Amino acid sequence: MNRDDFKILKETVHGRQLVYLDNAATSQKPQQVIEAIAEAYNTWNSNIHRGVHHLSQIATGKHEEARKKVAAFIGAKSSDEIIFTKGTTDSINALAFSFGEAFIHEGDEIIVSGLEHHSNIVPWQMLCERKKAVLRHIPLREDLSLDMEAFKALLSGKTKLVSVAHVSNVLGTIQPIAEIIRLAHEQGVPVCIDGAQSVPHMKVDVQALDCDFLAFSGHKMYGPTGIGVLYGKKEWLDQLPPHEGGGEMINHVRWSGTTFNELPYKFEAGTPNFVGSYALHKAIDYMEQTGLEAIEKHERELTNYCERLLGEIEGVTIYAAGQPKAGVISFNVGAIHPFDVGTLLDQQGIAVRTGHHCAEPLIDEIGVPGTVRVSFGLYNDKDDIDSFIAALKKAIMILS
Ligand code: C6P
Repeated sequence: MNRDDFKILKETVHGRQLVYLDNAATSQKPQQVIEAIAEAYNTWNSNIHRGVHHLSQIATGKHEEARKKVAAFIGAKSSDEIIFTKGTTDSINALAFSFGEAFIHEGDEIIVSGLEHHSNIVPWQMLCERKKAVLRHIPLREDLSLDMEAFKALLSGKTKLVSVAHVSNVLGTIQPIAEIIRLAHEQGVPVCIDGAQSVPHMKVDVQALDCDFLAFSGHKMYGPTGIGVLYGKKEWLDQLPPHEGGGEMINHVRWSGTTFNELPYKFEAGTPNFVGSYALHKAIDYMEQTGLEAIEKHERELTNYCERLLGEIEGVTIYAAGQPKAGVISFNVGAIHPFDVGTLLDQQGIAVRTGHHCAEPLIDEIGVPGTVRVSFGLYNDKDDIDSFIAALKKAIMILS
């Protein structure tokens, strides 16, 4: 893992060496990605799918190559199944609107889980309100794992879609999505996976999983902000109407009406973020050069190491302790408010996230005002964790 590719890691914060442990919020970008963005604007910037001129052809080619790269990266059957969006939130909102228009009627049910990020709750709530449908959620067991027996009981003839996070952004726990997909498919129900916290950390293969939709964000996987992906099986996407109008999503526009373009363009209204897709392509190259298995192994070792050291500190409660995690750990120290811990860590150069992590129903379920969350990326190492643990001990001493 080459830390030198990430110049920001050499920065100091409050006069202290930065230790960046907030990767679940957004990852840092390697030089290769930053340079790709500069290269795009310096040498071939031009709107895509519109011009016959040289630069436009280059830009169009780069965007479509990126689509092929993403398709191969997640094991999609075809690049037509890859829709570029602004990020996970945008992907889920697009799906909720479009799927809702086509398939959701009064009394229908959609199932999410009790540990979702707001981005995988609110779009479905909005849809349910619009269509007088019902949003159900898989309850959690005491150890904060999904109650799969309850999930089986929730699935019924009324269920039209299941949408669950692969990895919890609060707990780091990996959900049994293969089992969820199998059970839902037995009832003929499609499944959307929120891959925001899994795709950056492990190999996710949509055909092996047989998920129907997958949403993820470029900025959490070493790519830029403003680019994300909605994968959908072609047989589903073909049946869905566009969620936005204008730009390349049309076939013909007449005063009498508009016909829509084919996949994937039907879902990409307006000028696409072609510089973002190019930079995402470079980010995937970077992850593949490092190796997905190597990233997963490295982050697992860091997580285990950190959880062990945290567990040795008196008064620390780790949530979902001992369960396999993908690079994320949430904890609290006695009754000390997580903001206070986060602030004292920040003063020592350690960047962590505190609060509800945009997953209020889960935080309510745990029954705390929030948590302190550390999350790892491929460039973190044991020294980062040692610095964090030393800073945490100091913070606890001050706050106790
Ligand atoms: N979670 C975190 O600090 P966007 O913002 O669209 O790129 O991703 C939304 C999102 C959806 N699902 C999950 C599981 C997520 O973790 C996130 C983003 C960040 O936990 C920012 S709130």
